[in-house]
Amino acid sequence: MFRKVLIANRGEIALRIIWACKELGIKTVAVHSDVDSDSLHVRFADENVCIGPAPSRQSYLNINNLISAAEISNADAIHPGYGFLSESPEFARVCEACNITFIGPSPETIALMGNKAEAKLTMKAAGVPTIPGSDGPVPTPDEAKRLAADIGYPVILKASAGGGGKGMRVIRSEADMEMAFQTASGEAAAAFNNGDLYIEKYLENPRHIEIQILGDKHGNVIHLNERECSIQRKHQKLIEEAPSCALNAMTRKQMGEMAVHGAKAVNYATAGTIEFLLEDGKFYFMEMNTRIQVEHPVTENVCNLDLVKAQIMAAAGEKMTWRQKDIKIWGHSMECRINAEDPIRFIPSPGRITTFHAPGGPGVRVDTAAYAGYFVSPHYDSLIAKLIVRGPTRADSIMRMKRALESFIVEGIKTNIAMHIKIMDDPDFIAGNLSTRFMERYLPENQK
Ligand code: MV4
Repeated sequence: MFRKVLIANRGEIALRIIWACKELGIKTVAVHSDVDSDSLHVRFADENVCIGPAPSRQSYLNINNLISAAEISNADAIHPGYGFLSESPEFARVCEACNITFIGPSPETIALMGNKAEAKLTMKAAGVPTIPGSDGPVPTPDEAKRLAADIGYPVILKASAGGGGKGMRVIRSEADMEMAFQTASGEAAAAFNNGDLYIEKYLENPRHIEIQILGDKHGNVIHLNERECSIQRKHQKLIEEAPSCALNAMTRKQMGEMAVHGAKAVNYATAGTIEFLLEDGKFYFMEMNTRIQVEHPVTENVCNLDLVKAQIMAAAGEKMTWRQKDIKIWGHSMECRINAEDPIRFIPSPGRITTFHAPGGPGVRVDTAAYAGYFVSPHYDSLIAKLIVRGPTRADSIMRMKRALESFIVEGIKTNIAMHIKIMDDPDFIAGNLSTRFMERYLPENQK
């Protein structure tokens, strides 16, 4: 097992990783930017190192500074958390070269899954269902038109190097292809330094369902069932739950088996997630995330295990003690992401938190690094807390979530707590009628 782990992150996930290390008897090193010296991850880690000024590029994304911090503190592993450098093949490669274990997959696997067109090809070759479309990037608008005629409109163009919606265009007729191709490719080139696009059939009203995977360095891979993540806005998830009410036992088993199959095809040996779109009972591979995700706690709740500890143990080379048959689903769990944002315009609302009271009581977990007096910096993500509940049934989770939201007090900044309360009262939400388009009704009139 590792002696000392450096956490290359901040906020609630840095704390979450510190809790896991403490339970494993591992010493921790926090890193922080100039404006984060009063942060809780700095306070609770055994050691801390300042890695630069506030802008992420100069601190949390600065590979040289992070490696220097690991070397001066003698850390034998780095946990990247999510975001920042968690899916950087370059960072994983430098860690490897410096004899520091990167807690995540190999640089090769990160790079392969980071290219969405190649990831899809790899999964298709392994026999995982994929959405009908091109095999890899499409070179020209004319070729895209030929393929689209075969697939049938509407189609969607996606950036090979993308993910998360950038460089994506839905095309409803051939007349729109030329223009859409140019703008999407230009957007992708500007954002990712790679203008490659691939094409597939556009699904009008799918659900986003993802399977949690866990592998070790001894060839074992299991799945921890699904998370329903359809409640999103601008490709930012807002509410996640496990299990999904859209899956029956058979589909759940098939998705899990396909996810394990895909993960084994790339010799996956850590925690990861395979994202699927589900429509009309059929599921299709969309992307693979090679990191621990924001919403991992709902899986921890229903599967009754500690994913971050499992991820660290796997990275240290330990053999997994669970077999697939040991994984059961207990009850239901739901997470609301509490963001520092304007409730109407959905734009970040940084500033100082004057009052902070987090809810508790039976079945409530709050993952947060915020406190009264904490300054929400405009330099970083606006997520200030994850409110996670569990209960015997989905109805119990909703009831408990509402109760918890109503006793969550955050003053001094704007938050989306009131929006979450509204969603808990939404008849479609209560009935489980979810899709990736659910949040459209909550947009201001001029953005619909
Ligand atoms: C799609 C799709 C419909 N059909 N692909 C959005 C982010 C990117 N990772 C892929 N995305 C989508 N791909 C096909 N063929 C709809 C979306 C999509 C979406 C997916 C998951 C969650 C929220 C979404 C919101 C809008 C669009």
